[in-house]
Amino acid sequence: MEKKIVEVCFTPKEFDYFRDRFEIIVVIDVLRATSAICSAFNNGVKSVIPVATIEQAQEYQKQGYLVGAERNGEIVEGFDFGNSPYSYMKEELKGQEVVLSTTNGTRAIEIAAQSNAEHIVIGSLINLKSLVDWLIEQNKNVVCLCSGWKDKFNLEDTICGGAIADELIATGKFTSNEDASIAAKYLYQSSKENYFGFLKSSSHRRRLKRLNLNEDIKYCLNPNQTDVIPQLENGKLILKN
Ligand code: 3SL
Repeated sequence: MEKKIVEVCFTPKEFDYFRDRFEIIVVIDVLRATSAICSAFNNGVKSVIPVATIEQAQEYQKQGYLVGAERNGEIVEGFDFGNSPYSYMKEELKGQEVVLSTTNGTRAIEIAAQSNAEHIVIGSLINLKSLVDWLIEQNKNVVCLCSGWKDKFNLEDTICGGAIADELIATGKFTSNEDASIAAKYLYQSSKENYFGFLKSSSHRRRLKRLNLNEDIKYCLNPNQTDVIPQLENGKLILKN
């Protein structure tokens, strides 16, 4: 049987090379957007509406939605919360619909939504195992879209994409063709015993540390805390089953 393909796209800027060749897109923003989204669903949030711009977020706010907005790691003034996974663990969010706009993650989701993929799903280290199991079950071509930082490469998203590629290829049912995916796998293999230490001098870890967000980093780098697999449907992230 012909093997399915799994690739890792390092940045949204390179996504045109991958667009429309894959049935499944996994959007990854380990620090912190996709981890925060998984944390929200793990806490029982009903849906998350990802929006790329602050103007869109403000529109929803005017309509009375709960809205989180982050830029450059900080909460945007005037919004209910930012991008910390801990903000989405609050009791009052259970069963709610939440709108979220972040520097890179929600923009990557928007870029993915412009493709004709069958499924757009949210990936992070915190839902890694359940996501990998689901991808194996689907048996379709997969591209991991790393959100990066303002169109630049970052280590943490690449490592997560590499983990997904490594696990899928290990089944014998998937292969990858791109050097980017091979590099991502090697980064994962070199870091998997200690993500926190490996990422010590990474740019975003330093950025978040300067903002006193070390607890967020530890949470986001602690794998397999939830089995949620948020999927984009009609502009909203939901849990399908
Ligand atoms: O870029 C994003 O989407 C965010 O995850 C960045 S931050 O971790 O909130 O700084």
